[in-house]
Amino acid sequence: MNREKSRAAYEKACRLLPGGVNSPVRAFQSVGVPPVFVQRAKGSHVWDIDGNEYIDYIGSWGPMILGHSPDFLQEDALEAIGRGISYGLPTTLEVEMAELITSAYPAAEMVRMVNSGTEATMSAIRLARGYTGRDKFIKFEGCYHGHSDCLLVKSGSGTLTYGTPTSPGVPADVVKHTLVCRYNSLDSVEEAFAANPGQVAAVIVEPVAGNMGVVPSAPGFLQGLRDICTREGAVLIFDEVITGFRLAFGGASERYGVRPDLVCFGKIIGAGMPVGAYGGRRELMEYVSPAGPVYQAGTLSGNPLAMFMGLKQLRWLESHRQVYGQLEDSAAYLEQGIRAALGRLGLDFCVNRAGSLLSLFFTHGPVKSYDDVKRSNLEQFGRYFRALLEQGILAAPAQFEAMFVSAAHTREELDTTLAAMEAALAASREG
Ligand code: KE4
Repeated sequence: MNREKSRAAYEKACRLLPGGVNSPVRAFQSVGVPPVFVQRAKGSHVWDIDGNEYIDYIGSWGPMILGHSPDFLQEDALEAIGRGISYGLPTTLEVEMAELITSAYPAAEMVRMVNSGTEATMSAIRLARGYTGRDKFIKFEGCYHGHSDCLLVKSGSGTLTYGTPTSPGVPADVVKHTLVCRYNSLDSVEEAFAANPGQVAAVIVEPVAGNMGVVPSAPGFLQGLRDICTREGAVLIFDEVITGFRLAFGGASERYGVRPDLVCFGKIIGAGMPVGAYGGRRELMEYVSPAGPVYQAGTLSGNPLAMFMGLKQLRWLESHRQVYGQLEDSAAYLEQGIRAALGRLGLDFCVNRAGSLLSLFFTHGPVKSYDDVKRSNLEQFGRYFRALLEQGILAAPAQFEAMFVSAAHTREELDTTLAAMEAALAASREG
């Protein structure tokens, strides 16, 4: 494929933007090829500025559960812009969004809109600390909750890809209250609580880890966290920025039947606009300013245009619940096809899936933790990614990310993808 225009654009971008991008994972640095610059996207397809067409499994890292720019999302959008883009004053759109989220997610009796997943998790941690009067909190190795200081400890996503799970620039004093446990290990959580009696404000967890590649929570893990937090008087926070409205309309909480005390959202609720949210039990949320003393604010929080677009997507999902069965079928079909290809090629690699999230790990299974994920052969992954890209398939440009299947991916496109994946896996074996 000729990607000369993307290459030239990237060269210029690198003189003006750190790493040529506004978010590290977009730089494709770990897969040894310059990134593609997008011209447009529609449905399950993306076109780059050189005119190359791709079947897209990045989907803006989660928001595009229905594919890019479905027609219904475009309706009345100009009219919405014509009513003004931001007021800095309340609108009924924010109340409608809060009503929809709280009706979809019983654990969220109240909700606060913010502008990103990072803001949502950062605020949830602050709220838990303010409410309990405790400073420490537990996160898990390989889980990524955005880039706020106290959470950039042994995190996943780009920090894992670029080898900075604990980022420079974060003072030791800031992260001394961040306790890190092993994902899927209740023993490690019990140990952390025993070593810090009465000091742990919260446990924050991705109910399905999507930022070390996809690592589903083991049976009983989430319920175990629920029981421990209840016993210890700690706040259980589900980071559903990826899984919210994706694993089910009610997210992982609905799928696994476990209710957190606080929940964080992003991605899908904004339909691609910059939106995040956190919510939870009323007695907790009424601690948030101006109802309570825990301060949190945002100029563009609940932005009317973002609410307009996010509400459209959520209302479509609400009235088309059968889409979740379709997503499950498509992703299961892809998973089975990949397993069959691995068998034909004699490759002992691991496929993890949860709903429409899946990852192919370049290591043997099972892959159930950060330590397992780190066995992956990143060189071979890079060869595989590049071979896929040449065949017009855009997978996540890093081993430690997820593939996002959308409702727009047709069975024919899945078959095209599977053929390309098999060829790319074969090509990846040659060093
Ligand atoms: P944002 O601040 O990027 O909106 O959300 C942070 C965040 C919080 N929690 C979870 C579970 C997340 O996955 C994320 C962000 N996800 C990454 C992809 N793994 C965003 C992609 C990027 O960093 O560019």
